[in-house]
Amino acid sequence: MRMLILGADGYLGWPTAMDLAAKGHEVIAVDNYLRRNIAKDTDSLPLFENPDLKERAGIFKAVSGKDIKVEIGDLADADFALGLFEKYKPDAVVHYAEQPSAPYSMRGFDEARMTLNNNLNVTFNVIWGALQHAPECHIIKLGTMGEYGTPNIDIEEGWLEIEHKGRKDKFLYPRQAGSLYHTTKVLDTDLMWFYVRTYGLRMTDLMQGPVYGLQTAEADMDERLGPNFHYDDIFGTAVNRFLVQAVAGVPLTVYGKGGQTRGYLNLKDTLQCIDLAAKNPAAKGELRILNQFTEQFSVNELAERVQKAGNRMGLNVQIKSIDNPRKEMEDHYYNAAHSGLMELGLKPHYMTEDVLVAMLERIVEHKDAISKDRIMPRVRWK
Ligand code: USQ
Repeated sequence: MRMLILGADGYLGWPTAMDLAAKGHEVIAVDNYLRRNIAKDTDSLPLFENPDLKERAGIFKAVSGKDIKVEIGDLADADFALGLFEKYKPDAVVHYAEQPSAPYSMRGFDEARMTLNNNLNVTFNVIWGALQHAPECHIIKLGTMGEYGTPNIDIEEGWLEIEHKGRKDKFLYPRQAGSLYHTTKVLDTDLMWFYVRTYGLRMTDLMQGPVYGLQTAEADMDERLGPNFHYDDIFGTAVNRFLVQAVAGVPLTVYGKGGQTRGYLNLKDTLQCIDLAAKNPAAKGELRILNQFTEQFSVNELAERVQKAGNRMGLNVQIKSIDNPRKEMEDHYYNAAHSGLMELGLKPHYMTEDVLVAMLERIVEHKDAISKDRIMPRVRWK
């Protein structure tokens, strides 16, 4: 297939581009370095240096013999985005091209407006690119489990059948996100559903939980091909942050009571999920929604897992609850369906102690580069 990977410089985008190229697809990697620029502006640089997309594509070609074409440009710009669809007429598009940080989206007016404009405009342009130049193409879009929030009922996969005053209908599952970033994903889903049901496009919306991991078959070929790894309060997820804190000798920063529960998955499984979605495309006029995670933990459980792995390495890891900078439920019911991808053939890689130890070992090699100033939360919701 000819595939556009949008947001290909990101934590998920680059490993996805390599994985699909290794599988023999024609891959065009697209990015405008938005995350790199925000990371520079907010002192949120990653722990390891990552070469830019063109350099990475060159290194990948040297070690694998496979090509990845690179296009640098802003997908929120309609001329650039629609031009790409016209030029390549893709069979499939993997759309990761969004401002992905919840804390950044809550930092202030400028950051909120940029997140809203960027994320919605990119999705809108991708939809119109497909409508005008590749109406058969399968759009695989990264949503987030955070679209659902933490309701006091079971979370279904995208849709909910409702019986009201004796009549029944099926609707998008009610969504109530906990940050403006997560809300842009809710709005994306609504846009996609409108265009799918009106114009018969084919789309898959993957509701993904937080992803962790540094290893993939291709990343393991050369350290410079590894995914980016942030540990600050803006781009670092709880998993990355806890692992770096364990190595830096800082008590793990559990926000509030630590009962916040999320569905997690290994980076290797994100790659499998994208491959499975691409091999089994949504039908014309279908918005298929799949919940993408393999196991769920509370923040406290996560901290305890990192503590155990760290202690195995002799790190003496402490855990300390700090005032929660976010507005979220810290103690709640959480039971989310996630059978769709398993039925398509997903074989999970779980968060074992060995997986955490392998990540800790890599971080230990870069211990001197850890900046402790990036650890405490700088953005508050209230
Ligand atoms: N948390 C802590 N301590 C920390 C950092 C975070 O307790 O030092 C807590 C947060 O308050 C939250 C939970 O851990 O309750 C998860 O936070 P996170 O920063 O790991 O993840 P989140 O902000 O939800 O965002 C990440 C990705 C985002 C993706 C989302 C999936 O950055 O792009 O959409 O995970 S999900 O969480 O399912 O919405």
